[in-house]
Amino acid sequence: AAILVEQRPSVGDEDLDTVPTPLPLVSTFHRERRWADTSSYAAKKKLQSWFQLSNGDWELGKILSTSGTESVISPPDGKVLKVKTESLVPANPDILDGVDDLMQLSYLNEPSVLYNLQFRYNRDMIYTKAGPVLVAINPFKEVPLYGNNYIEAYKNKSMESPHVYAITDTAIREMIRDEVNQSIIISGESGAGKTETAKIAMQYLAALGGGSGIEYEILKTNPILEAFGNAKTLRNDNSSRFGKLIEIHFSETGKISGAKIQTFLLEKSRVVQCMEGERSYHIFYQLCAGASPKLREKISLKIASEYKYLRQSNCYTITGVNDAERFQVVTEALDIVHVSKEDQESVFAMLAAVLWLGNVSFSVVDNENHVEPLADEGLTTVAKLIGCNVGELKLALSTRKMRVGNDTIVQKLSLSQAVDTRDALAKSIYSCLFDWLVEQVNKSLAVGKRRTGRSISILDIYGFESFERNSFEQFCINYANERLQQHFNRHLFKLEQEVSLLKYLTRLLVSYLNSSVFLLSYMQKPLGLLSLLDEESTFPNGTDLTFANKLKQHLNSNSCFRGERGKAFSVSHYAGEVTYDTTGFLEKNRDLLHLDSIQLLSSCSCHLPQIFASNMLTQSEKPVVGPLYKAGGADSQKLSVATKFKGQLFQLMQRLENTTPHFIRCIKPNNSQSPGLYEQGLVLQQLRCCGVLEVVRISRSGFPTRMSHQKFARRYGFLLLESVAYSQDPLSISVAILHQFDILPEMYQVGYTKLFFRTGQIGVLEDTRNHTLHGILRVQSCFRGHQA
Ligand code: AD9
Ligand code: MG
Repeated sequence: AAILVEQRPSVGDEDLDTVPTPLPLVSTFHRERRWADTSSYAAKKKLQSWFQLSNGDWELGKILSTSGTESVISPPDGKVLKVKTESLVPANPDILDGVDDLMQLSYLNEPSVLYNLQFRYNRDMIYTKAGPVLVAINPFKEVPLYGNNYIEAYKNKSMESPHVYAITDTAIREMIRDEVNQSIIISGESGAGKTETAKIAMQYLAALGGGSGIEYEILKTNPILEAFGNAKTLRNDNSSRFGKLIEIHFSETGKISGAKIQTFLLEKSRVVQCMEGERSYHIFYQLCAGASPKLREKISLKIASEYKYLRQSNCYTITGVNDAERFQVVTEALDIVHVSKEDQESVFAMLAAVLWLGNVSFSVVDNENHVEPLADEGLTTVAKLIGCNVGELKLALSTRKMRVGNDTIVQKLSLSQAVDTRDALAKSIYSCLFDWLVEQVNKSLAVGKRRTGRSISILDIYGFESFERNSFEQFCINYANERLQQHFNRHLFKLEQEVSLLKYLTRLLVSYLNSSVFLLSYMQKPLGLLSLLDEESTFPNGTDLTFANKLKQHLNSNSCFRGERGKAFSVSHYAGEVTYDTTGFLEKNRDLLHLDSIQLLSSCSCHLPQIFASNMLTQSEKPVVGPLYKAGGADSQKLSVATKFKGQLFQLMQRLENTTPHFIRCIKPNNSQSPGLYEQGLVLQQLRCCGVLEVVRISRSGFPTRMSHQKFARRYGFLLLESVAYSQDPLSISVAILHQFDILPEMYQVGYTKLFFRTGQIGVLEDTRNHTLHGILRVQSCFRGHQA
């Protein structure tokens, strides 16, 4: 039974104003990778052991001899090497190769874990349990693990190897059994496989809870949201640029009754700007490649390379992806979620308007360097598509109305101001379109009025990112990941309390507090990262540089923060240190759309007003936690992006707290998106930072190794001195073996069908077995020699 010792303070709550003293960062797992008694281990000749190559990778070898601090070891290639005895790490006996739960390893050290995962990965077994957590290693190729036959097999339990299906099945069962809402929380770096994993889980839910037809609609939301919210980045050809929580509701009979999607902070800057080799949102390329001639004419569409917004990153296609075909898939999906053909056409017209906006260029019109847009194809097409006259659009892009006291003055814009205004308009149109689509999808999936049943939520957010150059977007994305890691840690705490192991508790407390120190450096008021950002954003004279300087002034004593040269700063995240360049931070955080643009959009004659009505014009959103943000000198009053995001995440965490979580950790085995390539160092770094190994330690602090009596008796029965053993049942043989080898009673438990062992015990028995087998072989060969 679970013993809950005490409730932990909930870090990340809004009122946490005290900072715990930073504790020295201890890396919890690899510290103790070396067995305390390595020398006695190494002294055992012929044992397999891990040793480290100069490139950091681990290799297996046989210990030939040990003298003092040095050992001689022989890797499989037949060479003989001298290594430091203390650097040897015990390897597991062969029978534990590729166990499907890391908990079953006798020696739980980094090389053994890496090897076990790799052993499975090489055989396309990409899923492995780490205690309660499912580890999924991205295969970067199709693996034959999915589809109806597999779903059936997991449903009727004829298949039990670790799988997303299995964990989803557990979630369904626990939802029904405990009457508690469940969540499947998927995390991992960018490109690790979160979105694919989420889809696989949805597939299983749809298959088991289907029947009403709504499950089909739910699955069709994926191609839609991916088209509008995913893009090719340097890390992932299909990178999610928004966070997503999909809550799938079940009726009392266990059938899906509806679903609700919540999205988080779409990276809208991508619409107007993206890095060399990356792409803007898929939908733009899909539209340009796949629109019918009739549609093209109607919305004045050209090919992708005609548009500056798409041209700037010099990348139009993705290997293996046919954008035109994808476009058909998306329009069919839109049909299925009941977006009418007419609305679809408006959406496409707005996408075209965004693209054409990028082509609007400016020329200087007076000797004060004020500019006006050129009245060319770009400007006229935008005006036509959004349904306003060219004059209005021109004015909105080249002037800004300001209120000074009771007067309104009109300010002319410089080139950079005008470009910013144009880009802000494009970004707003796109993000409103995105929100509008999500709203339509939700209407279509709406849960009936009688919401009596329970739900399973699947969380798939953008993964931790660290690029050469990191901006506001990475800052927000990594902050979200930090919160999620915190949630994971808190869950671990509960787990730990259940096994009530104090020694682990202390260590975990340290890593937990370290992560709180980090979060507090973000959240603390008034001098946390976010508050300082908001504060600086409200100052009319605030710049990215003044913001960077403030950070350095106030946060330099924080162990997670480091000021860098110029406008940069670094943060030690749980997943590694990231250096952020503050260029553009304030503007992106303010995210202003000037009144002129708002007025323009609300008065135009296309379908836009309907799309914008629910979003843009209600900028005074429902007050989320946090201070109301007043933009300096601007016309609209709204929350800053960071504050809004923080509020959303806070609510998300609260929601997740009320569910039973199931964690899936996706791992990226290489940085080149290639199949079959398993880079130990990269995998290890991901395992270390996300706490998976701690979970294993905690979970197996009881009796991790399990073996059925049959298997145990078959394997070790021959070691029994009395031949009488063979006439007995497996359970009696098991017990006889345990007695004969004087295994201490506290080291095992006997169950009806299985034996349970503490760590390392199976290793001891395996050693004996191997020695005995060698002995027998030697005797046999002697005997044969003698006969000859
Ligand atoms: V990001 O944080 O959104 O940038 P994700 O979501 O973690 O990232 P994603 O699911 O998009 O990564 O996976 C990246 C690519 O890996 C996919 O496009 C597939 O090509 C590949 N992948 C991932 N999981 C699987 C799988 N189970 N089977 C086959 C996979 N391919
Ligand atoms: Mg993704």
